[in-house]
Amino acid sequence: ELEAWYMDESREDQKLPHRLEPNQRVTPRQLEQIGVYHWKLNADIYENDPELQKIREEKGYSYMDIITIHPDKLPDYENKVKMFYEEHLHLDDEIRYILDGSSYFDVRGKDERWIRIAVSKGDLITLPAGIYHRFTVDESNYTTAMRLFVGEPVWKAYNRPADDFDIRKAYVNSLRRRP
Ligand code: KMT
Ligand code: NI
Repeated sequence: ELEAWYMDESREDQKLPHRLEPNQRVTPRQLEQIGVYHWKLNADIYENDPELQKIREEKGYSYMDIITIHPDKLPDYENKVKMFYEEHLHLDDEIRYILDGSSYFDVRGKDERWIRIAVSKGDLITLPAGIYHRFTVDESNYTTAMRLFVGEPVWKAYNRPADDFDIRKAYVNSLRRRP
């Protein structure tokens, strides 16, 4: 089960957990209500995993590549880590399968508060098109992730404010239909 919590307001290091005191958990069901879905898979067999194949076929995740986020592996590491942490949205779902290491995805809850989602090896997570979110490594400074996409990938990120996009409006409307 994915662990998620409401973040504190501190401006401290983005790589820290930023839990409230006391911790305020967000359940998988609450995440589904804002369109965030999760599967747990066996990342040791990702190259030949029938469960992963089934999800990819059912969802049409035809494209995949693998990114390693680590100071020695990712060119321009510190800048990229900063860039991933800018609040943004995409016109398509963001689908990531963590093959190794750990990190955080932050998403805006219904009330606009930041929710921090801890992901680690074996977590496949999908963020819906139009949701405001950001990503950060944690204190381990290490994540390897498979990036999945329906068709030819479009990585373009639109930083907030991006409220005029049809996909944003559709996302906001979908929240009203999911009380
Ligand atoms: C994004 O859109 O913020 C990212 O792709 C983050 C890095 S992938 C683990
Ligand atoms: Ni993104």
